[in-house]
Amino acid sequence: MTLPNLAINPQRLWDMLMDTAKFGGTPKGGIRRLTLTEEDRLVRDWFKAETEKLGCTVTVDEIGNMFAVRPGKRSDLLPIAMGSHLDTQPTGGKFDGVLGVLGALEAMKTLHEAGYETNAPIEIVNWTNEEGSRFAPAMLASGVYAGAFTRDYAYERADRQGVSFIDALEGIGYRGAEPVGQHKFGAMFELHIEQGPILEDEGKLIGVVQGVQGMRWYEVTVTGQDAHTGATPMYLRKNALLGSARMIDRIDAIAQKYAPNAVGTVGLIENQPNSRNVIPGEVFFTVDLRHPDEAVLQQMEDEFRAALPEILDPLKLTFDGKMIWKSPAVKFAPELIDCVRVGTEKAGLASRDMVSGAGHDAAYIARVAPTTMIFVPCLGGISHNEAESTTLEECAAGAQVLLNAVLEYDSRLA
Ligand code: HGY
Ligand code: MN
Ligand code: MN
Repeated sequence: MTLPNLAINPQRLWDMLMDTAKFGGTPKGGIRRLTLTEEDRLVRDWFKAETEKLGCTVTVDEIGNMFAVRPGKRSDLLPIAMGSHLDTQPTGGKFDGVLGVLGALEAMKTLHEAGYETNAPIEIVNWTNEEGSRFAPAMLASGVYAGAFTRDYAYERADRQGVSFIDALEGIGYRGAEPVGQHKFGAMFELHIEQGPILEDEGKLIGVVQGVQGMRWYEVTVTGQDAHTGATPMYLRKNALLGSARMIDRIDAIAQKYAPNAVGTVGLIENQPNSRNVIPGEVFFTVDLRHPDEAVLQQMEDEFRAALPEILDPLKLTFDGKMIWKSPAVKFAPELIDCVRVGTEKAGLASRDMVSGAGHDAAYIARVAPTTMIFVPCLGGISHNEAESTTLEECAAGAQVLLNAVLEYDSRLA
């Protein structure tokens, strides 16, 4: 069956990316669109209206995941999904997650204006709280959908101001009626920027993603004693910030030891009472460890856990450390990867195989449906930064390969 040469509209995609960036747009040109905030509600409302214009039926599940389904010839076939996320980091860019949802919307607009009817229904999914920045862990709603977390575990997650997920979800009116996981689809393709420098470095426009590395998040509270910085001799201090600083350095050393594939980061730290003339008595910090090989990741965790008493006991500090998230390394579906290869060749683009360093909803969805990803470069590999940037050509290349891959998969279902 010869597939049609349906070409996406690069300018229309670029204009959507630029226009929707106003929902949470920052003076530096990034986006602050934390999940379940007013800005998130605005972009969700826009997405629902845009997909309904294409004849889609939009449903929302109990955790805010949005599903916009365009009918196909055969309602007996499960939809082919194209999904990603519209929430961003506090100092996020215009493309992380957003390109995946709007690239899918551009693909669907192309089908609609061509009057092309696919065999299977085609749908676009907006997954709630992929970033995990406001409500940890990351990929929370796709994780609930895939059975990695219960709905109520997610509902009870609180942000650092104590606001619960369920209160924020109801606050923006996106607690849908559909039980999480009830909405079924047959496969998912996720388009995303690479968020690293490899494609740009090699001059390739497409990453044929094979899977996602293993990721683990921990929370550590170090307790010492608030005391006067002037009147307390050095040998009598219980300085929680000093202990935390040494832990931060050790976590970096552990990742360096297992580099180049290992990464380790402390990204969030809260120092109490954070007063210039008080010895800090309590520090909270987060740890993010990642590696493609679970056995090495376990070794890194073991060394991190052993470091806590080794470093903190001599400083007369106590600590509470716990793992709050574990996303094992994931391999994507060979047949969908092959559709991406076919779609890339059809678009006449250079590509390379790669594993994702960043987490994505696709990592969880791969547990319940054949799933894969398509990467495009981003400038300097910079992401999770307001300076995150790509070009119209790179975005268009990704959306074209996404459309080609979905049509290739659809043709195989016939
Ligand atoms: O943490 C991650 O890798 C993703 O950006 N949420
Ligand atoms: Mn993302
Ligand atoms: Mn992200």
